[in-house]
Amino acid sequence: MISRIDLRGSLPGDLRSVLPRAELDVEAALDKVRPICEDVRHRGSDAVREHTKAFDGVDLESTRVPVQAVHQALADLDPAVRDALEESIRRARAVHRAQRRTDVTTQVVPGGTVTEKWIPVGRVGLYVPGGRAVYPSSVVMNVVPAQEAGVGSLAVTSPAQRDFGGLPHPTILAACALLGVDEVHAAGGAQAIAMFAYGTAECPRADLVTGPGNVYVAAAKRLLKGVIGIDAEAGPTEIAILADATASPVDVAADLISQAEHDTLAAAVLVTDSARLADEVEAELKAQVARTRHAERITEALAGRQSGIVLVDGVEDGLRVVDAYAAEHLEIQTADAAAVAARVRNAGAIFVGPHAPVSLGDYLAGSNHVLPTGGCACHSSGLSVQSFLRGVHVVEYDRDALAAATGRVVALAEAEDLPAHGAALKARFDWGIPS
Ligand code: HSO
Ligand code: ZN
Repeated sequence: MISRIDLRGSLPGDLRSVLPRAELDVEAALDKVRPICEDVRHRGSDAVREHTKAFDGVDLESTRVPVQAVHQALADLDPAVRDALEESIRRARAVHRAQRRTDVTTQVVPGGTVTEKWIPVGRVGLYVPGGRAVYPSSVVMNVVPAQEAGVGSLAVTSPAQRDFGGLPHPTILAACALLGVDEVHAAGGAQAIAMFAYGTAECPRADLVTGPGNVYVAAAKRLLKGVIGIDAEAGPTEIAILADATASPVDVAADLISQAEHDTLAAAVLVTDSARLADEVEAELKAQVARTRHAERITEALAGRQSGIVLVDGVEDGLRVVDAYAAEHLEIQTADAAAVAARVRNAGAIFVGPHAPVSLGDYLAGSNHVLPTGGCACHSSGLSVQSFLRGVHVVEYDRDALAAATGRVVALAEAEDLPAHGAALKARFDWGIPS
């Protein structure tokens, strides 16, 4: 059911090439989304609504969801789900509030300072998937950091659902209401990203769009990046577990299955130095998958080339493997897990020891679950307050400090054959502008 990759003996130099990973063909989707984005650019709301009719089978009068419907969804929400969402928001807020940045002023020379000023993005569009993936938890993970960053204008969009009178899924609306977001649009796919990028009569343009989506959403983000800021092109979810003989095969299998549940392309990777654990996890996978609701989807994800059990000679080699893989989520289930986790360099989020499963992070740990996928964890971070801020340098020099800098600026400007750069300083001191 799940393939094995035996790296015992010696690790190959190019580890990435032997590790399992799905390839998401965003390029192929570009040709499909290009005309949709162009249409929205030129025809605005009419185009968004027509594409919504074509793709979602819903004929909308407006993409804008009436505020009253957003509030009604909260009134109708199951109290247990409401309680869980409220606690999720509370914990996420605590963590993200601590990420706020304070402006820092550095005195570079007497009379010369540079202040790094953190300014929130003015307007953000948050994409929340619909269809099979209805994730109110993702509303929390996108909205909370944006709010804590101080973003002034927030709009959420999520695909129109035929089964819910053309509105986005009610739990999505309820989550928006709990978070105090009342601008919600019923639009999905590439047309929703274009709506934020270009703006329409019903939805003013946004400066930044965040949130995961399918391959068409990723393609639209790639296409419109620059017109609008983007967070990342989220790919299928991934879990890697670094485990030794001390790990519980029941827990390891359950955690692998938990993320495989998302998607047939989801990746579940176990890295272990224990052949016995590998055998036991494999047996557990078979037993547990048979008992779970989405067995078919999970079986396909586990059997896919993106998933596997990687055998290594010890935790040391295991660390090299998980660093090369750079998982979206990494669990450490080894002896002295905290010490092992402290040595990890590449992962979107690290879950330490037996009591921190990825599912806790998905919903309630307080950490963010919008994380870099596809190996991007080696250069990128998950969503945070920082994602919604811009650091702007504010430069203040007095006359003496500028005078003292002039000789060096002129020297560098001459070295770059840009004399007018130097002249801009010299002019201030009556040193004249060369003819
Ligand atoms: N594991 C997903 C997030 C999620 N899980 C939402 C459940 N709902 C990507 O981090
Ligand atoms: Zn999940």
